Amino acid sequence: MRKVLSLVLALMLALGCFAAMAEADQIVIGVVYKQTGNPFFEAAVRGFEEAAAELGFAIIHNGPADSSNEGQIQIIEGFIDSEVDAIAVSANDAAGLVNVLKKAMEKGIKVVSWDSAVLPEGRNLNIDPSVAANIGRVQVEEIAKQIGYEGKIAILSAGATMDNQNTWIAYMKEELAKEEYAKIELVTTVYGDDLTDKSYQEMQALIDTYPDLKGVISPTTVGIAAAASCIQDNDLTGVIKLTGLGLPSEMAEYITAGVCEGMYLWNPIDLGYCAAYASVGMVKGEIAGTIGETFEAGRLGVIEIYDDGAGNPFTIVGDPYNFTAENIEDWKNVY
Ligand code: RAM
Repeated sequence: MRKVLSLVLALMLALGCFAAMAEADQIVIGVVYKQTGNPFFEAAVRGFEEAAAELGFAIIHNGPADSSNEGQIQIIEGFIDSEVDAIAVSANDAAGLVNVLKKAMEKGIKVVSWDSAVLPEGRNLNIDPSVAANIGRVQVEEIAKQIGYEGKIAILSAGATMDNQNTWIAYMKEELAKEEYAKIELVTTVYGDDLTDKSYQEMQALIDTYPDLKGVISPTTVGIAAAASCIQDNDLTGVIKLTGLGLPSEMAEYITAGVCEGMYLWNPIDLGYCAAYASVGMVKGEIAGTIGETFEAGRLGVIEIYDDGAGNPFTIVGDPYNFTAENIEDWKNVY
């Protein structure tokens, strides 16, 4: 509420990012994502913008090109200097952002992590896309089905310090320990850092290192698209099965071509929209972000703030949805 138009314009120039036009006394939310050029985050920003149009606040958004913690710190420092009212961040490094976000909170800025959490001491509230245990479980069920419950699999993840992928992978391992998966061997987990080229190279290295690899789980929209293109380039469609978390717009061609028989994701537009409503609710003092509270999130209805099991507040937006050749045409133009 402290921000005036000139400040937002100065921010736009200084940070080279995009901002909605703000009027005096308008709430300004600084949105930080893992990296630029990722259509998943572009869809999430559409959700923030939709909420901004409904609630009349302004957003500024940016992310580093290289998925780095340092890049996110720099952007957040800029947002603090500009006295935004809230920072909504998907973190590249759950621990690495704590200091800078503590500084933000000390200055009265509300901090909401969404998509990929920061540690509890660095945030007021965390918005998860869905129940993490389910996200892990469905991907294991899918790859097991595709490879006939037998053979070597690998995980191609995003960044080694990214909380969302790490949490889902921990649940995948729990799931894989069950009796029905006894003949499946997880040979390795590799990291493409949510960069397309690095993810492609990691997939190529998996192909070269494990000639009898049967399947790959890639719980990142960047990783799964790069893996699909690599599998196709190696003429291994149907030989190495692929699942994970994919964006329909990026994966439709690979699903249609049979490179990926099935994958999951939630609605990234809704995720951004929900994070926006939570951020504004906190700025306005309508919610404190504590367990048991509820808030109105526009077309999503009433959202409840739960205990994450360790006494920290978090919310969830929706269930992971299964995309296959049957339904991908309906979704590829949505996000
Ligand atoms: C990538 C990012 C994001 C994750 C999705 C599934 O776009 O890693 O954080 O939620 O994949």
